[in-house]
Amino acid sequence: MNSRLFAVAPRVREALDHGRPVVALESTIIAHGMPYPANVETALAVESIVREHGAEPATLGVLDGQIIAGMSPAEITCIGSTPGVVKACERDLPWAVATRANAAVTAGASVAIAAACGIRVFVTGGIGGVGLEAANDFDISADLPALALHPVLTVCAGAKAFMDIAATLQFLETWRVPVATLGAPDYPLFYTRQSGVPSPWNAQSEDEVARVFAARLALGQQGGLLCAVPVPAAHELPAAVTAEATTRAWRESRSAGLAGKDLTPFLLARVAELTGGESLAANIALIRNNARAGAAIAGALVLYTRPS
Ligand code: PSU
Ligand code: MN
Repeated sequence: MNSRLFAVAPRVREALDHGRPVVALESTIIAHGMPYPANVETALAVESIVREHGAEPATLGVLDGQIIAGMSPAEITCIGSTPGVVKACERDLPWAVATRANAAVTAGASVAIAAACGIRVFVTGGIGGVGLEAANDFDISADLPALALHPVLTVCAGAKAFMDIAATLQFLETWRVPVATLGAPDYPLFYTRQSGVPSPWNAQSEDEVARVFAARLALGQQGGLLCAVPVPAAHELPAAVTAEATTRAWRESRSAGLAGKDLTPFLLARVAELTGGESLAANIALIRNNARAGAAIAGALVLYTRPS
């Protein structure tokens, strides 16, 4: 690995070299998904939860054109408090590197970076998906093909609630990405536990998810696995609240003519306003819960992928 391009923090390098579990974390949720200071507080809390559950956290981002795997608290604070940080998806990484930019990385870019660093598990809040009008505007998040290409297991609470969930699952089926929901029959709806769309596969435990991904790797199949974990019941938004807020925010985004990578940050912020902050509380609760699940999966995965 080119150390001018990639800086893997020594604590992360050591964990990887000793076969200890590592969990990658993204930074677009910090820079563009939540307001300051809740974003930085949440990012640091998520790292602590990963540690408490036996894994080493590696928050990913780009600083001065160098791809960092394992940002320090000061670096996380910088990404989370500096206005104008770029949102980099996978195709933006060469640009961020060549122009020495500071950039937050999306879920898809994180999966690509994790794969390059040898990290097997990635945790986020919600992934991108197939947009509601994709049949006309082709808005399909670059997160989805990234899941199909890179050998990394992603833990999330569903695709964001303003996506077409059935179409997102169909896209992942076509791109032969295994999709599991942990402990529930429905694929979750990010802020809300049930989307009304059945999950392709249900897993009973983190251990089972790790075993299935280990089998995928052992079979020599290319690409990752998507594990959805429903938001904890105590923090979920009622389905009607999610539906009303996301529908209204979506209509406003149409009137404002928003498209491309600006759309998701707008919708997340607008839904938070429309729900009086309830969606932000749900977002924080679900990523904390995902961190716990991801660390457990990473712990099991190192056992199932240990060379014999
Ligand atoms: N989920 C959140 N907050 C976020 C995102 C997801 O709770 O900020 C980010 C992730 O980084 C994801 C990106 O990769 O939104 C998807 O953006 P788009 O829909 O433009 O592909
Ligand atoms: Mn999009």
